[in-house]
Amino acid sequence: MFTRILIANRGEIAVRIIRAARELGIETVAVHSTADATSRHVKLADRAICIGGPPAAESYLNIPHIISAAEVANVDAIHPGYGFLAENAHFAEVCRSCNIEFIGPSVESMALLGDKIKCKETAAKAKVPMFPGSKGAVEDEAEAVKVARRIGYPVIIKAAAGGGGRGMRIAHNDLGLRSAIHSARAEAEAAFGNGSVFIEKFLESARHVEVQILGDQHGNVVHLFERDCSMQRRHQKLIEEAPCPVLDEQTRHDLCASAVRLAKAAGYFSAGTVEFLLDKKKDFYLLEVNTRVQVEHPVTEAITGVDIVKTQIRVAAGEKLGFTQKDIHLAGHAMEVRINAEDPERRFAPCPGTIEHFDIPGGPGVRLDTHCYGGYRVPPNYDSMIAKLIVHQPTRKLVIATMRRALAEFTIAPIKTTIPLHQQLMTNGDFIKADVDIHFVERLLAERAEG
Ligand code: MV4
Repeated sequence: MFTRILIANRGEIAVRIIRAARELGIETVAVHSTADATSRHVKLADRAICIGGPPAAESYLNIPHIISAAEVANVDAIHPGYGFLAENAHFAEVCRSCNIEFIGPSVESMALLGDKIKCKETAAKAKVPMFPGSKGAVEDEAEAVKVARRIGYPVIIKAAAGGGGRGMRIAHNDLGLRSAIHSARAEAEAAFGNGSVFIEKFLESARHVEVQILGDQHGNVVHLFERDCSMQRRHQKLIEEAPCPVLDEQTRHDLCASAVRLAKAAGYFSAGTVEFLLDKKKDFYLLEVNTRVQVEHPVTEAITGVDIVKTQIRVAAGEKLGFTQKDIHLAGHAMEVRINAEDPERRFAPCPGTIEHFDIPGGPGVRLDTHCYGGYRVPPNYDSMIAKLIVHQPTRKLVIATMRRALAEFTIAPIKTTIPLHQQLMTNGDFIKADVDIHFVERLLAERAEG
């Protein structure tokens, strides 16, 4: 096992990783920007090293600075958390060349699954259900039009190197498709240095359901069931829950088995997530694979009792999973709400500043993951998520009751947060019935704005 690890991240996930390492008896080294000197991950770690200025490019994204800190502190491994360098195969390769273990999958499976065209080629071999679409990249307008006429409009154009909704276009006819191909390619080339694009049939309404997988370096892969992340706005998730409230046992089995087949075909180890869209007919289609620990991992920890971050660390050190699929049981229901320093009344404008009052909820079934405290100043330089409130109860109905109670206990002042929005959602009839799709929140906000 590792003696000492470096956490190449900030915020609540840095705190989460430090807690896992400490319980495993591993020393922790935090890195931070000058804007984060007072953050909780800096205080909780055994050692903290300032790696640069407030812009992420100078600190949390700066590979030479992070590797220097790792060398100075003599760590065995680096945990990248989520965001920043977590899905950067080049960073994982630099770690490997410096003899520092990257706490994540292999460089090869990151590169394979990070390219959505290569990911789909692997998924096809593993018989994972996919949208009808182009076989690989589309080279020109003529080929795009041919594919679209075959599968039928509407179609969606996606960048091979994209993800999380970046570089996507929807086309409803030949004319729109011809221009969408060019703008999608230009955007992808500028954003990712890879202009490859592909086409899929566009599904108008669906739920976002994703399967948590865990693998070790000995070929063992298990799933930890699924999460429903349909409650999102502009590709930012607001609420996640596990299990998906509308899945029947057969569909759940097929979905989770598909995710495990893809992970095995990709030689995957560590924690990963296979994303799908699920339609009303209970058909599901692969979207993409996230090769990192996700923000919403606690809901899966709640319903399975598996510590995903500790498992990532143990697996990176070469240990076997130590459990099989038969040992994983789904218990109860869990939900997470993301609390952001944003004003939902002002189109979610970021609201950085000092938190004077931070009165936190607790009690049965409540978990709070945060790096904040009374007197903490939220810097303006990073993602605005300041806390995750997670509730676990025997049923979804009880989860919602506990979530309402916990949200009412939570005071964050004077900065604006998304707590009032979550309080409204927890009383929304359609949400309570789980009658939502990926456009539900945006539709609701648009209706509210109209009047
Ligand atoms: C789609 C789709 C409909 N049809 N693909 C958006 C993010 C990226 N992961 C894939 N995305 C989508 N792909 C086909 N063939 C709709 C979306 C989509 C979406 C997916 C998940 C969660 C929220 C979303 C919001 C808008 C569009």
